[in-house]
Amino acid sequence: MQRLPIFLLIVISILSCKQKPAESGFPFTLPKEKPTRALSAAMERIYTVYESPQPQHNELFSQFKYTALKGFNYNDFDGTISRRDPSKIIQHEGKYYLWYTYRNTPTPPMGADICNDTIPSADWDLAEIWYATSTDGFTWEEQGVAISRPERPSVGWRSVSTADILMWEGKYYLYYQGFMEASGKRGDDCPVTVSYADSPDGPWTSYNKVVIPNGAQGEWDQFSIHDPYPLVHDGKIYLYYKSDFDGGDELVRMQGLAIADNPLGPFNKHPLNPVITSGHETSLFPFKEGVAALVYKDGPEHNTVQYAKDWVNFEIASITELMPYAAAPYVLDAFSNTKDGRGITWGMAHFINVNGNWSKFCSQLVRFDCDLSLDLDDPEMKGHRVMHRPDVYLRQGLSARQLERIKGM
Ligand code: AAL
Repeated sequence: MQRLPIFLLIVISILSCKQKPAESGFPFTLPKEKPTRALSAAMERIYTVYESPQPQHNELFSQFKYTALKGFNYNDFDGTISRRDPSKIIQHEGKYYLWYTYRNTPTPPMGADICNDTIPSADWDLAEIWYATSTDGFTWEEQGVAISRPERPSVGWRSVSTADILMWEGKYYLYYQGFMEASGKRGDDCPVTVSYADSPDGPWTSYNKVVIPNGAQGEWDQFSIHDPYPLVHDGKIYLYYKSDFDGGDELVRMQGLAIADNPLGPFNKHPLNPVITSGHETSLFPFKEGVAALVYKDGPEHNTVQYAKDWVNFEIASITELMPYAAAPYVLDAFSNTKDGRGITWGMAHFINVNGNWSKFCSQLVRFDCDLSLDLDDPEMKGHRVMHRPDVYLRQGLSARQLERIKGM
């Protein structure tokens, strides 16, 4: 092969080592769509994980605003009366309906070792399911007991708590925790049972059997089935629930799913359970073709709104803060078997240990508002951060032990 002239070799080597033009830096104007350039993992995420690179344009991001309710007496929060763990809200004949755990005992909760037939072990021990109605969601009229405790040994003889509502083929179903021993004896152990009625005002007929059973021995949900939360999807009842497991001070709280064709079961637990790895009480709502979840309090993914297009495999849709505990939204399309869930704008929640005094432990219901709705655009709900006043930070002070540790350094 004839050797190339030396000058030609020099030209070729200069051209071949000529760097590609360095790409310019990331643009000043944040691209609305994912740019074709190489991206860091974090930049990749804002275009692939979240609906929008900016929270204010993410339909599943919202702040939460709170309003005290009128119409409920708490004996000056002395611990003898508690209302907590509200149900989803429904509307019937122009009124909103709400069910909740109601405890009215001569003393505040005193723990599993001291409790007896009148002294509660926990805030939700020796409780009943009561209900209230409202025309505006701010002022409520307490109607009284919906589900009282049955006689021993029926399911829930010790306590009935943490109810949620299903409307199905013109009838009403209340699913709730049925305690067969005081909470805290071993753990917060209970199954779920159900009562049904032709009217949201009752009378309620008890199924008087376990409808969502505890898991088999050694399974994650063997001891507790908490926070039953039914929705209708694909012509079936999708009931989400929580279980506490792993135990001790390493307690893990995750969410499972059980599906049935009939409100009285049998409910089949999803083989991929647990389906949400964080959260505490279960709060979800149909959104577009999928389901969204408010995930707060516990776990590695707390303070997130999550979304599952298939109602099973949840992804983080947004990160937020000051989320409503035991959130129980008004979900217009909870039971309509929708494929176009519109989202939520308000609901009920609870504040636990209202007066911060563990010897007078009681909880109170509260209203929350948000913009997690395709039919609302409230910029005041879409700020990137909640502006906390200094006292909120200063109230999270160092403990005496921490101060000692730091001073000893
Ligand atoms: C609540 C719920 C369940 C638990 C207890 C009462 O926040 O998770 O109902 O059993 O706490």
